[in-house]
Parts: sequence; structure tokens; C-alpha cells
Amino acid sequence: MSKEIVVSGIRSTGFLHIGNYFGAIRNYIKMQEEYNCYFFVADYHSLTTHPDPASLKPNVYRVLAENIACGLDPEKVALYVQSDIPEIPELYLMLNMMAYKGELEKTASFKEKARANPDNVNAGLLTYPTLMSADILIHKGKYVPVGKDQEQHLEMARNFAQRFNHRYGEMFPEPYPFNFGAELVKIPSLDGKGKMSKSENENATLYLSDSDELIRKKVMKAVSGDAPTEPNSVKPDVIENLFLLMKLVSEDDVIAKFESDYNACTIRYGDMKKQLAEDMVSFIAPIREKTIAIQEDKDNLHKIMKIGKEKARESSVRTLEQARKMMGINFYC
Ligand code: AQP
Repeated sequence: MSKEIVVSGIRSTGFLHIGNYFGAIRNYIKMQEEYNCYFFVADYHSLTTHPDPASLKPNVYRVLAENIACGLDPEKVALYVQSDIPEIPELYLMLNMMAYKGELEKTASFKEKARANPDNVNAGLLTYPTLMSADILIHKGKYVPVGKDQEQHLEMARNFAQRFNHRYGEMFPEPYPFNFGAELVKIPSLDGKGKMSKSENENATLYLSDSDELIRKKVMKAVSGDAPTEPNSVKPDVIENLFLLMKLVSEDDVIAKFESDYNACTIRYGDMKKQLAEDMVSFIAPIREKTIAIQEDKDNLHKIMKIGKEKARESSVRTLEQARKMMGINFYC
């Protein structure tokens, strides 16, 4: 039986963080064993907000290296760079004919980014969901391992797939976000304001490249507030966030101890943060070290990119030919 198809990408807009890891990459690594996986560096998507050529190149290499350092095996998956696949922008153009201005303008991420950068509300930003749909549909992807912030984009991808199928005939499966049956994840920033991010909230985001000292410094500065005064009281959001982070990297008995201290009102947030910092250091340091080694070997990275490109183009060329035919764009036969 043929394996089900998985597609997901990460923008090359900076250093990867534990939100990218626990929201997306952790699932990539699990899924590579049982699914037919296409994972890519979304360099075109970066241009909507980060058009600087000098930083694009190192960012692309680093995202590739960080994915591999986290455990992604380029022999098991197609690991490629988005702009190496010319069929993606062609399908993007086709899907744009089925995407309406009103629905694109209503997308939460568009509204957020347009508000944050009023001088750069470009058409690429508006049509981000159609490019993301093309990324997925070009391989007829069924599952998309992503963080919670991508839920709405996936809903739009399903709409575009349905519209194409309705207008031109059955062609695309409807893609769904995937997290092994669990809720999609959102890793909060350490200041309690929004999510960890590559290009915002840098002091409140834990990057996979942070030094041990920097990790300790950031975690110790995490917002915590006053200790509880009533036993078994409801945790404020910032404390929920600290426990959420602890559940990602700490041992069960450590978490249980701090839970019980919290409920007994004996918790010392300083101690909790110290423990969390050490557990984060143990998690991040090996990935950081591996990334450095992988990044140094450019020849190997080029080889990996080329192999990934070949694998990804095989299915992209097939899909695009089929889409052109169904749309009536096949004049030489
Ligand atoms: N904080 C987060 N928690 C859980 N998942 C997250 N992801 C991002 N931040 C979190 C997931 O990581 C994958 C790659 O994200 P992206 O590069 O495509 O873009 P993004 O969502 O805009 O991520 P950033 O890091 O915040 O980037 P910038 O700063 O460039 O905008 C996605 O699966 C995403 O859900």
C-alpha cells in the first residue's frame, strides 16, 4: 500500500526556536518513519516580510542544518528549498484565480502582519495562504504537521482544493493539520505576550542556537508574578506557560514536584525557573552543537538540497501536468 503524503515548511526568516521544534519539527521526525514526507525551507514565503538578500542565504542553510540536527533524515524524506521547485509558483498562480480578495484580507496572520508593517502590505503577504496551499497541493499532501498558528491557513487550503475539484474535476485531497491526534501546539513566549517567534520577541524566545548562558538568562527573566496564597488555586496564564515549557523538557517527577509545591503554596518560582533553565540547556545544547557541524559542510548541504529537489520535482511535475490538463492548458497534444 502506498504511504500517505505529508508536507510542511518553515520560513527562512531567522533562527529556529523551540516553538518551531515542538510545533512542527518534532512531528516531522516522528512522521518520517511511516509517511511519504516532503519538508521544505520556505524561502519564497520569507520574501513577504524579510526581503534582504544578504540574510536569506545563510538563513536557508541554517534552517536546513537545524532540521537535520533535530533528527530529520534527508534519506528518508524529501528535504528541499521551495524556490527549487518551479511548479509551486505555477500552481500558486492557478490557485490565485480561485482565491477571493475578501477572504484573503480576513486572514488573521495577514491582518496581524499588515498592522505590524503598514509600509509593506504587499500582494505576496495577502496571497500567503494560496502559496501555502500550492506548497501542499503540489504533492497532493494529506497531512500537514504545523503549529496552532497555521490552522486557519489549512482551512483555506481545503477550500481551494475543494474549489479546484468542483470546477475542474476531482484532483486534490483535502489537507489537514496533524499532531498525532492531539491538539495543535502553541509555544508561548517567556514574557507572556504571544508566541515564541523567529523575528519578534527575541529576548522571550528560546532559539535552538542560544548559548547555555543565554538560555539561563532568558528563562530566569521569564514573567512569573506572585506565588499562590490559596492551596490548589487556578494558575495564572504566565505560570501555566512555565509548566507547559517544563512538560516539554523536564522529567515527570520534576514536574510533579513543582505541581505539588504550587498546590501547597510552597513553590519558589526562582527554583522552578532554575530547573527549567537546566532542562532547556540539556535539550538545546546538543542540537546547537550538531547544527554548527552540519552547517560547516556546505558541499554536503548542497548535495542534500539537490537530492531533495529531485525527489520533490518528481511529484510536482506530475501534479502540475495533471492540473494544466484539467484546466485546458495543454495545447500541444
Ligand atoms: N510559538 C510557536 N508554537 C508552536 N508552533 C510554532 N510555529 C512557529 N512558532 C510557533 C510553527 O513552526 C512552523 C514554521 O513556522 P514558519 O516559519 O512557517 O512561520 P511562523 O509561524 O510565522 O513562525 P515564526 O517562527 O513566528 O516566524 P516569523 O518570525 O518569521 O514570523 C509552523 O508549523 C508554525 O506553526
